[in-house]
Amino acid sequence: MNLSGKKALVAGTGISGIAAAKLLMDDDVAVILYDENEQLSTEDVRGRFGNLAPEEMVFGPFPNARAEEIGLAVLSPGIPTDQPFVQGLRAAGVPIWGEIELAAHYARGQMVAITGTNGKTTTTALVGEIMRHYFDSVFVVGNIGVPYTQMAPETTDQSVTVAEISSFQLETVVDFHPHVSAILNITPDHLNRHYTMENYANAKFSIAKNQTLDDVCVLNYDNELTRAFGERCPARVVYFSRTQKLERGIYLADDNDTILQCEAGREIPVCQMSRSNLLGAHNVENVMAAVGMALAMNVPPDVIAEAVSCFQAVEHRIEFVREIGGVAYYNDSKGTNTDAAIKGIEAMVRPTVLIAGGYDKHSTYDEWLAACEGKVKALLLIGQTAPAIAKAAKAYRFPKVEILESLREAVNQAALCAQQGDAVLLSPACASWGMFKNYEERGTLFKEYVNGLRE
Ligand code: UMA
Repeated sequence: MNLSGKKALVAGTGISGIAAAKLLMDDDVAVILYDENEQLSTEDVRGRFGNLAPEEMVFGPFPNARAEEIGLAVLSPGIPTDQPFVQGLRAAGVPIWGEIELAAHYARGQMVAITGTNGKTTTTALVGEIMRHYFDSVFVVGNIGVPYTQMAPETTDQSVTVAEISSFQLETVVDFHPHVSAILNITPDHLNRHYTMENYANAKFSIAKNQTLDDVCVLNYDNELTRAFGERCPARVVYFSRTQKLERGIYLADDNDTILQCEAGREIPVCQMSRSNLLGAHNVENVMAAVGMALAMNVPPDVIAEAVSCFQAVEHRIEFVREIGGVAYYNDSKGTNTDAAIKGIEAMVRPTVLIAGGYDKHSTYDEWLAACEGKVKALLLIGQTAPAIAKAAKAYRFPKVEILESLREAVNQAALCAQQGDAVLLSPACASWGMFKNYEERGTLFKEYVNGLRE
């Protein structure tokens, strides 16, 4: 489809919507930027664009009558595809794309796409690391936090793009066609959005729907749903298994350490978990999946082994710690400045109790507090900057702002404030000095206190 000269509706003004709107406007597509949140200020949203702003912005309910003038709708991942305005557009024959479909329309080179309920981010980052060891032009995008639409214009025929793709993003793919795909596992998640496991699994399976036998799909043999999907997957399937030897595929050797590829009855050792910084059984699966994808991209085993041993797990960066009584705890101690902390709060999809504050770097807090407003139900402050942040927070609507003496007290208070379905996030927006040696110590103590909370 040639989009130039058309009018597109871009729905959502988060990082996905802004990047999609910019990509379209750069191609001379007139953009109506839409968000259902009527509290948004046109001025603030316009400020996120340079000189080239969208033709129009609509906040609040979308008037269905306007569907006639729209040639394409691009939905942000967080927007359910059964929203009434989406149904109205569909009924009027408007093609509905997501950011992945839109970016793929403009991107060049090869695509490695990864989905699954758990392990997506680590596996995507690891595959990115392996690709960087072998290819010159590598992009890591998607649900990991960098919209694919933002990087697509920079790709060339020589590029390899590694994308973490959520079930939300897969709901709106049409022609998206990865050269290599992977489904790491499928277990119940996001059922409020997809309603049934069948719908959720089908969204995940659609990562491979346009693949052919010239492409590869890496699947988890130990997960019932992904193993069964292998029987009807249109791509050439490469299974991995942590629990058993396969006739063809990736598995663990008898030493419980070496990851092997078995092809035509021949076992080829690829890498060893003992040489990797990744811990835990789930990470063995993540590495096996990454090995399967890298081999499918013709990366030699010794290059894969080297990259796997260099790769650092992403600790203290929006790191999931534990769920207690339906409350998810996240450690983002590496959010040592307001920019990093904005990314931390943007990643939260639940009402959040935020623990912040620390050493005074004379930052201004407004942009960060504005990003927290609406999502943060309680702001618990510690450290030198606590009074200054509490003062600045008065200009925003936070239901609760409280200053605590220590991180331990803040964790205990957070546990009292949070209800089932909430998140508790340590994302301080400040350095750790004064109270801790460094952000690692702060994050480690946070995890210790959280792990000490009673069920
Ligand atoms: N909005 C509406 N109507 C709705 C829902 C939302 O108008 O029904 C508006 C909101 O008012 C807001 C905007 O949409 O202004 C937010 O859009 P969004 O929720 O899609 O968030 P983005 O900031 O654009 O980030 C999205 C992904 N968010 C979600 O899937 C919820 C990010 O994944 C992703 O990194 C980013 O695009 C770039 O691709 C985050 C995530 O939580 C990390 N993903 C889920 C997960 O990992 O579990 C799937």
